[in-house]
Amino acid sequence: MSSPRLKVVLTRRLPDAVETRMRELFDAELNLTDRPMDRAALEAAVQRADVLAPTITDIIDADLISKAGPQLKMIANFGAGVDHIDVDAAVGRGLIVTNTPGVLTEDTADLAMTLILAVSRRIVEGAQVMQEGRFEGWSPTWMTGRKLWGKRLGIVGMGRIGQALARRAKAFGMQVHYHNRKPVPDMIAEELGATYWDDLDQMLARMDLISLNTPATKDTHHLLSARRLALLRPEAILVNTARGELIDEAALAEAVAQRRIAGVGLDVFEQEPKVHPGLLGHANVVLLPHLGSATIEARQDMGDRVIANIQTFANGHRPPDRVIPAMF
Ligand code: 8YV
Repeated sequence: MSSPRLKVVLTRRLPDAVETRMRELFDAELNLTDRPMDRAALEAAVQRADVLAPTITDIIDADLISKAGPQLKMIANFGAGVDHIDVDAAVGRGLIVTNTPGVLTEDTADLAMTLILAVSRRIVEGAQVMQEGRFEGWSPTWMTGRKLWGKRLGIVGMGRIGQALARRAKAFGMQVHYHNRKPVPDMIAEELGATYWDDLDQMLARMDLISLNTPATKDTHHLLSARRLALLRPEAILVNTARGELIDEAALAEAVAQRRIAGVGLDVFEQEPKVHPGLLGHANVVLLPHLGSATIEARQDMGDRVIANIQTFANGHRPPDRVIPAMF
């Protein structure tokens, strides 16, 4: 007799093809309304699911995990970042946690580059001028931004996305610098012409642009604190496509108000979907609604990775994208 199909609870709507395949393979429970589950709904979900497939909008903390029924075996996250999941608590309870690395690398690097370009070349301001019919003709001194070619970009976190951004930056004629727990292998450093800084403070104080590409962990919370933001050069541009928690948003708003930073591009926020009010209404601050992996292809690939992880587990094998606590 074949064993019953795994009950997989999806907390949000996923691409149609992903949901359909999930229904073919598992006893998949879809969330057709796409309304994020509140706490009570999540508690009920972990009491009936064999596998929970959450997203960044679900807080899977130790308390929620302690309320899971004995049938829960796996948390198969739709997304690369797992800072919304207490991985220690989950693994401590014997659950398998997986994520979807790799498939959103290029898209997130594209978005970081988009923000770098948008802030440097005043793209949003320019587009607004056109939309509002305020273009009065070309002028030699009007709407001048900053050149990228020859500028120094400091990448904080040289993992997959950091390296993908470095490749783009190199193609734009920028000098790549980076801070990471350890240097990348020589071959990669040579390919990227990248300069390593073991001391983040030293790097921050010297760069024309800074991009954050490191996961949110207890060690990286407010990595860009008020003290570190004060190290930036007044001509510097700061871009964040990783996690809002990496920056002390109130301190950043103050730096913007005091014109201690030339420009800011943010795709992620400390209290999403809220944005610190001090960051709104500035021409030199470009804000996007967490679009890093928002391409049709990446979201499909993310869903396929979730399915592959669950299916591998269902077949009695070790899922390819297992998250182990020491990883983050
Ligand atoms: C995802 C992300 O869209 O994968 C990540 O870590 O930040 C996003 O781009 C989101 O996490 C989906 O859960």
